[in-house]
Amino acid sequence: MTLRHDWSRQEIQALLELPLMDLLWQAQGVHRSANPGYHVQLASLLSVKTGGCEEDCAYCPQSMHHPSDLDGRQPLAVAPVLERARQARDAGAHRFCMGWAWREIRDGAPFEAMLAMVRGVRELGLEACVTAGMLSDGQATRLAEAGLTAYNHNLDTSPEHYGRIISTRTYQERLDTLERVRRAGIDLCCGGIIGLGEGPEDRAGLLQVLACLDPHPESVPINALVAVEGTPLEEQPAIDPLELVRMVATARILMPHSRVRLSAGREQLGREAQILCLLAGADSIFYGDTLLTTSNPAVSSDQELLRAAGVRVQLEGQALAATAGR
Ligand code: SAM
Ligand code: DTB
Ligand code: SF4
Repeated sequence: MTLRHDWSRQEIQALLELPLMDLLWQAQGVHRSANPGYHVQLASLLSVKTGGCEEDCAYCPQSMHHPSDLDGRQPLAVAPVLERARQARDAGAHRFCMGWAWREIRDGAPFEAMLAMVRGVRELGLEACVTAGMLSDGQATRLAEAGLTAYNHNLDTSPEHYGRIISTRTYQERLDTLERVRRAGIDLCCGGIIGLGEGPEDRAGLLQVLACLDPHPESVPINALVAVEGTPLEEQPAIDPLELVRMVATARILMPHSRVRLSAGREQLGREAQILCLLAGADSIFYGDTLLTTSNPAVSSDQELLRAAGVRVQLEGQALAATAGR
């Protein structure tokens, strides 16, 4: 399968707008040949430092610019974070993702604690992912040395729509951060959100920037906005679940080998829409009752979902039955 990094926005928009059956057929074909076997990775998420963030991302409940800000929470210490990682592993997770509501990483005790968390998570046999805003070359190198598997830093939307969502950090700064992460040899986890009031051309624009990264990000989270009270986007109407299916399918066609993560917003989707996303090539979900600050489907209902879909969970490089008895 030839990997392309030169997709035009028109080509991508044409894919997004294909008759759904044709789009699903194409995405399934790519997925089955690039990632045989419908294996889904379970990733658990934990907010280590919650709220009080200097950025003004309009969707985010953790920005100090919005009344939704969950200020005053103490950051978690290393030991409780590693305890949560152990619990996630024992519940079946393969990747542990940790979030800090920071504009950027600064050197000092909190960064040393982050490094200890990364080392500890890797020692538990889990992949470790961090999302903590911008970073320097030196910090990226130290995270790589600590064994960090991936760094999550999203582009969120198209370059054109971006300015309507965030004013405190530029699109180019995000691209520069991605470049630093790459240079340090850390995998990239980079995706975006739909439901931010963007048009079809913006969705194509986001996917174009992602697909033109060379190499493609190893992991591409596709989020649907969770409209949180107190954020500027609280009144934003919910997306049609089939639009998320289309985003996932198109991401799969453009980036055949990347892990396409069906991320925030699953609680707004029915079981069948989630199964269509899995069919379209989503091969990872966030697993656990909370995302960072908002809720996620219960573990038991996700186990039921995977069983109903007949997909298997990916663990330690092997495929294991999603639930006992399969
Ligand atoms: N502060 C860091 C940063 O922005 O890079 C890390 C944490 S931030 C919460 C990680 C990502 O979560 C954002 O880039 C955004 O794509 C996603 N996100 C945040 N709030 C969301 C919401 N309400 N609905 C959907 N996705 C959201
Ligand atoms: C990503 O793209 N989605 C996750 C993860 N990366 C860090 C975060 C979703 C956050 C949803 C809102 C919240 O729970 O605060
Ligand atoms: Fe939220 Fe991250 Fe934006 Fe801060 S930088 S407001 S934590 S999305």
